[in-house]
Amino acid sequence: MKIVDAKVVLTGPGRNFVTLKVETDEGVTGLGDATLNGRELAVVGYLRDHVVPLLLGSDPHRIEDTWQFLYRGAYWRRGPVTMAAIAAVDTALWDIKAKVANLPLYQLLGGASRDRVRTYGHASGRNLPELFDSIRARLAEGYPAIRVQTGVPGLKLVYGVRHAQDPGLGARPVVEDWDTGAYLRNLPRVFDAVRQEFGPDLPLLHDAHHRLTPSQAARLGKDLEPYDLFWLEDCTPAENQEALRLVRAHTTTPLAIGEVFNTVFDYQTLVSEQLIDYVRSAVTHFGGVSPMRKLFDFAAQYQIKSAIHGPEDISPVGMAAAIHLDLAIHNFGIQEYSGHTDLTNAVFRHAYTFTDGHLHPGEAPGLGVELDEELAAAHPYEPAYLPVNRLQDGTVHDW
Ligand code: CS2
Ligand code: MG
Repeated sequence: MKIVDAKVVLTGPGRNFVTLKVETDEGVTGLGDATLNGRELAVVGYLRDHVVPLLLGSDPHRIEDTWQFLYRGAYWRRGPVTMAAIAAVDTALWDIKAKVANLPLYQLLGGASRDRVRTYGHASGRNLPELFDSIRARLAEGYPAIRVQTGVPGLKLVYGVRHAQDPGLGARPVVEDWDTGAYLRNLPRVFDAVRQEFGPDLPLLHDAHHRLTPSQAARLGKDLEPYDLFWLEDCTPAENQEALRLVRAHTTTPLAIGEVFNTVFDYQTLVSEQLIDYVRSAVTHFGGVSPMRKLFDFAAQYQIKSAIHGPEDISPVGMAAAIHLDLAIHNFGIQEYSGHTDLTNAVFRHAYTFTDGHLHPGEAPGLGVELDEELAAAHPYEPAYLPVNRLQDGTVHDW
């Protein structure tokens, strides 16, 4: 079997997605997600100009060899653009192998370790009444666990959510404002109110989105202990892995990190010193299914569980790959799931299902996703950026 073509499909059905479609001489095709929110065109160019020409004529069954060839062969290692491009190839080749075997991908990963995949959904509000409504809406949709984000008194926008003005902004990011002190004072009050309203049993999560110093994160983790969080996510910009020693030493609130990480090296200290409880990378940004599997096996030695990144900017192709992994690995923790619009689901028709707050990859051979290229072409890419964040004196802060 030989790869005869590979197309990079850029589409914007409400938001932008980059998809690689690998074609073989036997007519079997595979899909991979390479979406890098706000930097999509860089991955398109990397794939089109530097990866696709190298794939032509090669054997799609040699997944590990192709991965090593693209990773080591580039000489310039790691980074989100490179690893998103390699992820798309790796995922597409797994899709092809599983289709040839006539099995859903999870069967090639060892088969199901569970019957269904538990998820969490996002709730947010500018104030408590809005937040409670949002939590109730997620509960009505069946979500068994909820991520709680909230406005901070004195700040204009709730962070980590899409802003209404996004589409009109074109090539400029929304500017958010930030005050760490106000946030740290407000958040324990919010969780206290949420626990009083929704009781002790509902699993609650929170994402600090890389905004705190280690000592601020340690204090927040401690202040939130009475509210029994499922996890506190991205409490510091964790490029400095050693910083987590301080946080860990001061709080038993479980910690989740890794959605912006690209390789296992970003986790070396965090995992081997058991400084976190959940690894959060996305198949799409971590080099694909193959390295994710290795990451989970590494993490399992330290009782650390999976929590694959699953916001809307992971396409249904990336989501499908995540759900197959979730079903197969033993140390599954939880899957983030925001769902996609009907239009996105029409561009990427998928076999995976969401029922009673749980996902299942379905039994279609491969990933179980079909790309409607005509519909994709009818919704072109439009430049869009993630917000940037400034302190009230104008200093740029982590978003
Ligand atoms: C967030 C993401 O899902 C999450 O936990 O941190 O929504 C993140 O902001 C986006 O993926 C950025 O593109
Ligand atoms: Mg996050």
